[in-house]
Amino acid sequence: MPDPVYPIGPAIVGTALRNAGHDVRWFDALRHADPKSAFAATIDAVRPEAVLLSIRNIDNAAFPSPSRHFEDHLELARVVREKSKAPFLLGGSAFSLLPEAFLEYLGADAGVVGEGEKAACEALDALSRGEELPRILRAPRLEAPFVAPDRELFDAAWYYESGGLANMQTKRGCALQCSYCTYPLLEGSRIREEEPGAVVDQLEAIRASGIDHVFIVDAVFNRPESHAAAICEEIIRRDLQISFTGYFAPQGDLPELPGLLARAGCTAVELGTDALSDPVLERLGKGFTVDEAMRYSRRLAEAGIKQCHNLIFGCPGETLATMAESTANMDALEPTAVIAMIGLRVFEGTPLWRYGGGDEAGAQGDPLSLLEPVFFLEEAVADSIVEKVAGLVDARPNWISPGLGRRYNPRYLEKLRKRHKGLLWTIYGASDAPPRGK
Ligand code: B12
Ligand code: SF4
Repeated sequence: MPDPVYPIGPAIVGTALRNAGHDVRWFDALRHADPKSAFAATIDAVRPEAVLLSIRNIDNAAFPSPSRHFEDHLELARVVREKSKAPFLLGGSAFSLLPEAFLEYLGADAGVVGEGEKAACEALDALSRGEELPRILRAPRLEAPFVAPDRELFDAAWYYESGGLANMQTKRGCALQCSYCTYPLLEGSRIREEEPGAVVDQLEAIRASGIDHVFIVDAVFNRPESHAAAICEEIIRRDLQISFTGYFAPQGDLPELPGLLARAGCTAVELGTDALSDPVLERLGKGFTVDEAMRYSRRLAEAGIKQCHNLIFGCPGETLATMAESTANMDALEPTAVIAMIGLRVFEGTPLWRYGGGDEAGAQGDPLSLLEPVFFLEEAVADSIVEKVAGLVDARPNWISPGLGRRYNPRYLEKLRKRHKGLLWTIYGASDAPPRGK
C-alpha cells in the first residue's frame, strides 16, 4: 500500500546471480491470489538447490493501526521447509533491520544483511563448495557502478499498470543521521554515486520499454545537489521525455536546481520535512531550520514543482504548541499534499533506540519481540495526539493519514490508479481526490 512497488532489490540480486552463471527462477508473491499454493507448486516444479527470500517490509510503520506482514512471510517460509531441503537464505531491507528476529521466526539457514548482489553470489559459491555459511552474512558496502537490474525478471509492465511507476537508484547512502531513521543503517553514511550518464542510460531503457513515470529510490535525491543537477542536465541534453520523482530534503544551496528539475521532468517531489518547528527539527537532527525548509519549498513551488510533505507528529520535543506551529507553517506553504504520521517507529541501531534505552532492553529481551512495532510518542502529547491529528487531517482535503486510514482506502486508491500514472497524491485537491474518510 498504497501501490505495489517493483521489486528492484531482488531484481538486482537476481541479475547478479544470473550474470555469475546461476540458473535463477522467480516467484513474485504479489502476483498470486493464493501465494502459498502457487509457491508450493513452483518449488515442486523447479526443485531448487537454494531458496532465497527477499523481505522488504516488516509493517507499514503507521501508528495507531500498523499493518503487519511478517505472518505472510512465515506462510512462505513454511512452504520452503515443507517442500525442500535446499539451503534457505534471507535478505532485503526488512531482514537487514531485524536479522536475528527474522532468522528465528522464519527458521531460515542464513541471511545477508545489506547489499545482496555480491554476498548472494559468494554465499552460493560457498554452498557449492560444501562450506557452511555463518547465520548472518554482513555484506560490505559496494562501490558504483552497481549492477543494473534486468527489468524483465519481474513483470515490469504489471507493476507499471497497477503501481503507476517504475523505479531506479542513482546512488546509495545518506550522510545525515536523523534520530529515528533506518536509511543510514541500510545504505551507510558514505554516498556512492552512479555516474550521471549511466543513470540516464537506465532511464532511457525504461522509457524505451513504454514506461514514462519513475520513482528514484535514493534516500534523498537532492543530496548532494551537484549529482542531482548533473542527472537533470543529462536528461535535458538527451531530451528524454520522462517524468520522475523521489524523496527530497527541504533544503539546498544550488539556486538553479529547482528549475533544472522541472525542465528535466521532475514535476512532483516527496519532502522529508517531518516538522516545521525548530525545537522538534533540532531534536530529530534534521540538519535544516524551519526558515530553510519554507524557503526551499517556496523555491520548488516557483519552479512549478508539486510537493507532498511528510509530517510526523509526536516526535521528541513535541508539545501542543509545536504541533500548532508546524501545522500553521505547513498551511502557509499550501502544499499539494501532506502525509501526516503519528509517532516514530523505533528501530534497533538508531539514535532514537539508544535514547530510549533500547540497547539495555534489547540485550535482555527476546529478538522476536522486535517484530512487533513499537512507537515513540512524546509524553506531553501522547494522550491527545490521535484525536488531535485526526482533527487536523479531517479539516484539510489534501492531508493523508495511513495510520488513521484517512484518504488511504485501498479500494478507492485502486480505482484512482486505473486512471492516473505517477504519484497519486499529485491529484489531491483535484476533482477525483479521495473524499474525507476514504
Ligand atoms: C524508495 C522507498 C519507498 C518508495 C518506493 C517507490 C518505488 N516505486 O519503488 C515509496 C515512497 C513508495 C515507499 C513506500 C513504502 N515504504 Co519504503 N522505502 C523506500 C526506500 C527509501 C528505498 C527502497 C529501495 O528501493 N531501495 C533500493 C533497493 C535496491 O534496495 P533493497 O530493496 O534494500 O535491496 C538491496 C538489499 O536489501 C539486498 N536484498 C534485497 N532482497 C534480497 C534478497 C536476498 C535473498 C538477498 C541475499 C539480498 C537482498 O540487496 C539489494 C541490492 O543491494 C527504503 C529505505 C532504504 N533506504 O532502503 C524504504 C523502506 C523499504 N520502506 C519502508 C516502508 C515501511 C514503506 C511503506 C510501508 C510506508 C507507508 N507507511 O506507506 C510503503 C510500502 C510500499 C510498498 N508497496 O511496499 C521500510 C520497510 C521496513 C519496515 N519498516 O517495515 C523502509 C526500509 C524504510 C523504513 N522506514 O525503515 N518506499
Ligand atoms: S530522514 Fe532523510 S535525511 Fe535524515 S537520515 Fe533519513 S534519509 Fe537521511
